[in-house]
Amino acid sequence: MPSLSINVCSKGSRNPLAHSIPTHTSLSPHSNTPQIIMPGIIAIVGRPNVGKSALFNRIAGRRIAIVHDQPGVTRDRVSAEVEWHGRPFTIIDTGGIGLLRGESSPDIISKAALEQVLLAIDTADAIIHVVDIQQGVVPLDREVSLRIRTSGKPVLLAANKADTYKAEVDQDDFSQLGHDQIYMVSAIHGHGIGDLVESALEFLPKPAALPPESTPDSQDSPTDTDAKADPSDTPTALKSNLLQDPLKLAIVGRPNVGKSSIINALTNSERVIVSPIPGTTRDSVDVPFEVDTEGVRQRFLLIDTAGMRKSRRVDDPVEFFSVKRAEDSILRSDVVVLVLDAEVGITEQDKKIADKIVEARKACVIVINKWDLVEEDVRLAREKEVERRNAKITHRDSRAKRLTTLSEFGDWVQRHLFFLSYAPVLFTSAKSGFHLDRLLESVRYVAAQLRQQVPTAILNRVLADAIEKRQPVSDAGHVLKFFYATQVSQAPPVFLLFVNRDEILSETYEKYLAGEMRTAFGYEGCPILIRAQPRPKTIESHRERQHKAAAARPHRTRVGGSAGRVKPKGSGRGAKTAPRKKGRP
Ligand SMILES: Nc1nc2c(ncn2[C@@H]2O[C@H](COP(=O)(O)OP(=O)(O)OP(=O)(O)O)[C@@H](O)[C@H]2O)c(=O)[nH]1
Ligand SMILES: [Mg+2]
Repeated sequence: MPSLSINVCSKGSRNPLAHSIPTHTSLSPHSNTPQIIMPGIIAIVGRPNVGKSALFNRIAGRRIAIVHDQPGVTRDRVSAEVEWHGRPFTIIDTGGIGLLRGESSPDIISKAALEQVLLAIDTADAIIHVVDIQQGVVPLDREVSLRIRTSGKPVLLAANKADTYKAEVDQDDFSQLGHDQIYMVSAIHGHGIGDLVESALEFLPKPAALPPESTPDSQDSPTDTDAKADPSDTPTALKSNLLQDPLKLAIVGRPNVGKSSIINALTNSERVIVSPIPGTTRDSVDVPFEVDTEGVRQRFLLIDTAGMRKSRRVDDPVEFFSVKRAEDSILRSDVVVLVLDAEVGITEQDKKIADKIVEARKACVIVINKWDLVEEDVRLAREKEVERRNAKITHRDSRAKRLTTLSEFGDWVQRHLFFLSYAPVLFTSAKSGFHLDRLLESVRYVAAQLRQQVPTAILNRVLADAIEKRQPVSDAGHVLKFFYATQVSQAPPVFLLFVNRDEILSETYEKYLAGEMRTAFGYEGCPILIRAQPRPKTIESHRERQHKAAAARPHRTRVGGSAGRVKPKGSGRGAKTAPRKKGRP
């Protein structure tokens, strides 16, 4: 953050996570060995622009990879978990191999993209080599073929764009690549895909060789391996966590803030491409990741996304699709990690991205990355501040007070992103690893908060108390009568409030209620959605119900006051304020 002399928000942090952040480095991400369970991997490889991404999307059955008529669009390894007739596997799309042997990469991104292809070949069980039937065999195809062959992996040759071409003629041409069989496919029209995938699946490890708990199928149909597996090998907690869906984290932010670097640091790998050039990441890249915490294994899906620039600056169609993919990643995530650059501070574009998170009603953790770049300045500022206090300088310093602690910085960030102030703020360095363990801890905590179900009785009591404390009045002078509230969903938490008139609940008042609910239930990092609804005729007010219940009960003396505490407060408040203020019965 450049502005170490910005005015400090004097209020204490409302963010318990920010308070709990120690000022020392406590990183151990490298001890979190990623253990990815893969039921077999097929990698799609080839020279640029032969239709690899289109084939990938066709096999995945979704538009995941960006397809554009321009070479070198794909850079990272884009992967998807796919099921083909009940058989799960991973399919990987790769950047095109555009260099002949001996040629050097023109730039660092092309070099890194080539390394990613080689890694994909390395991790695959089978490779689909894609060529373009309309162009025939070109020297680069032979180069790709050679590279793949040295890996010793099984290879299937897919001649793509076979939409209208006479197969027999071109088949001869492609046989020089040394394959007995050529799969004629059209990724765009979906021709020939089934044969190709089924043949590739033959080379994958059989599902029965996997641990029984790793595939849902294996639970239903026990196999020989299941029978032999010793259940004591796997703790119950581990099993149950593996069966749960992974926690999906979309890592979003402006270009170059360090999103990809955070993913690499967390997974202790070079899984995604990092470079100082803004706009390095294009596709949204899913990176499965597992961590053991005190014997419990937790699955995450880290989603790397393209940096989002101001929309009016985006005139390149590839960037347009990249940003669209990033926005879609926000929608499909459980928790969004919004990354900011500590050196740059909070920009208008950061606020716009934050706004998208709020609009999508997503849980969020804010990460101020590249903390290593400002750490020293902050330390010096703190030392000066301590000196100033020790020297008992009492006169008012005309300069703005300097931020010297993480807690103060956290407050400052929350103040500037006030509409996202429910999100905890963390300070990290992907470079040094500072607080990356805290990031996972916070995300886990936020996800747990997101899933909580508030008991209805307690919910009603908290809301009734809040309304009693601050009663809204409409422009026409109507007073709110609260009948009943219920939580209708989790993730995001939505609460339905039955009231006399829904128009009395203004946006400001809903924010007030959400704040009161946060104080009572936490919901750190989560949006709270309140929906007011006029009471349907079929719903009786608590007051009416209580009257009926009291009438039905045998008569007995009630202890004054205490009955008010145990019954839902909504009816108590309605009975107290409405008649007195409005003079109604
Ligand atoms: N000093 C420092 N540099 C960092 C840190 N994190 C990332 N960088 C550098 O910042 C540059 C951008 O990093 P990336 O991880 O590619 O950033 P990104 O947000 O994924 O960028 P795009 O994909 O272009 O949106 C690289 O040069 C990184 O080495 C950090 O914590 N500290
Ligand atoms: Mg990136």
